[in-house]
Amino acid sequence: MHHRPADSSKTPRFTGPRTFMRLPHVTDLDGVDAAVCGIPTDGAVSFRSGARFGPEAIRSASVLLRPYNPRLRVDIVERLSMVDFGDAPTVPGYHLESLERIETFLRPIHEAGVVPVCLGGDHSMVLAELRAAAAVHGPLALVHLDAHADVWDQYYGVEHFHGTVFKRAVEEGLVDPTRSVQAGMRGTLYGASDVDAPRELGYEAISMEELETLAPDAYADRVRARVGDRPAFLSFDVDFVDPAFAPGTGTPEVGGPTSGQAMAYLRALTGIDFRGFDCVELSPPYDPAGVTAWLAASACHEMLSLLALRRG
Ligand SMILES: [Mn+2]
Repeated sequence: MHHRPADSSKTPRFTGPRTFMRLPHVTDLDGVDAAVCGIPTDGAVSFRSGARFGPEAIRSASVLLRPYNPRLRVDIVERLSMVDFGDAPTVPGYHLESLERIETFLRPIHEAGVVPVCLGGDHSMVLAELRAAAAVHGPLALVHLDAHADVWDQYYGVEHFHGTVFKRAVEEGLVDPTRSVQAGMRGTLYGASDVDAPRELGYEAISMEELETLAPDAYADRVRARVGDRPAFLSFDVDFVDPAFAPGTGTPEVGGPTSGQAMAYLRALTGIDFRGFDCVELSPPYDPAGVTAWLAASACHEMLSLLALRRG
């Protein structure tokens, strides 16, 4: 069955249950191309919390999304059978237990050949996403847009935190850093050694200082050259975007791209074999005008557009 959203020219967008893009809430994966999943967790953040409410805010903002992406010239509703798969069963206060339950929730999606688009949730959850994806697809090429590299070793003497996930992912063999590219890193650091930490793990790292000299196509060419034909995973932290455009997040860093520039970097990533996507770190309590939620919903539409082009 080809699942599609409710038609907003027939019933108003503010009616009906709040699912992503007004998609049906379906858990039968037969014939499905993409499954949007909420991961409501924020137990592993180092500063401002609230990302547990991210999925519902992205869903509410996403009802304004329309099927056609005029920049990529693709109708995602026609090309993809999409569902809102619901939320992963997280456990507040028990982060390691949450990771296990999120992985168990996501793994059947990969096994069915369906591509999950996960709505965060703080970035710690990506470890569960990558565990589920790598169990089926093998080590993934990571395409990571973020103000932070998230490769610190530990926080408060604890190894599982939202700022440590991409070091853990290398240690667990979930990503192939030699095929992976991080971009957008900026802001103050604990020390000079933090600058080289991604490269020491094997990642290619494009700082914001360097990224702002690259046109989106030049950035995407570098990513494609690095990723090749590997199964890939795209992780988009809303704090990649400047806090003037994305204030609703836990650890903002000034000096990032505008929301329009960020969409252009995302949109340029055509032709990559993405097996999973996420949009993380949206914290609605710090997003009073809802602008960060619009950004997050729009980012998800660009991701689905990349998938639609690839599958088409
Ligand atoms: Mn970040």
